[in-house]
Amino acid sequence: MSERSRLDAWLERSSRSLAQRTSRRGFLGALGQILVGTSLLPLLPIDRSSRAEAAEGPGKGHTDDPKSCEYWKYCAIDGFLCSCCGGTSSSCPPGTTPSPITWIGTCHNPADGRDYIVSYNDCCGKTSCGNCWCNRNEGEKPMYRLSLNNDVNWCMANDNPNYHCSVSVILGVAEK
Ligand code: ABN
Repeated sequence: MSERSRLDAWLERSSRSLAQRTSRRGFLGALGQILVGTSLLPLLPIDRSSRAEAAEGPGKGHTDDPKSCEYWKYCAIDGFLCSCCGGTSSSCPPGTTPSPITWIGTCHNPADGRDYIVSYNDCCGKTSCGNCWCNRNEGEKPMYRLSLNNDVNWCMANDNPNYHCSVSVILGVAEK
């Protein structure tokens, strides 16, 4: 027997045996289940959070580190971070005094999904700290809106106008 007729014979035997073991209705039912199952696969819930994070760039707004320029409260800061200068993100280092006049920003907190009004005060009375310079300008306006511009030494009204570093103080939740 040639190679070809042996293959034909084997295929015939297999098909007959399969036909004896299954009914047409059963076969169609199984085929239907497979088709429906595969068409529903794209509807299954998929965790896409890692993709969203990747789209936003590494760590953007997603750091809990107040010494990092990416920290959410610093969205409109321009200066040396007081948290790197012996103070905290919201309090001036010892020996310096917060400026009574400030500039204001609105920052989105990814931890709770809310927007906050943030006051950026300069800490005055010592020479520049020199650590952790951070310049972010979300929502910054030109100089004609002075309180919304961050390129100003706000220590100018202090007794000692030397600029040391900047803090960010939450004033409240921004109304939508
Ligand atoms: N508001 C921070 C700052 C101080 C001096 C110069 C530019 C910006």
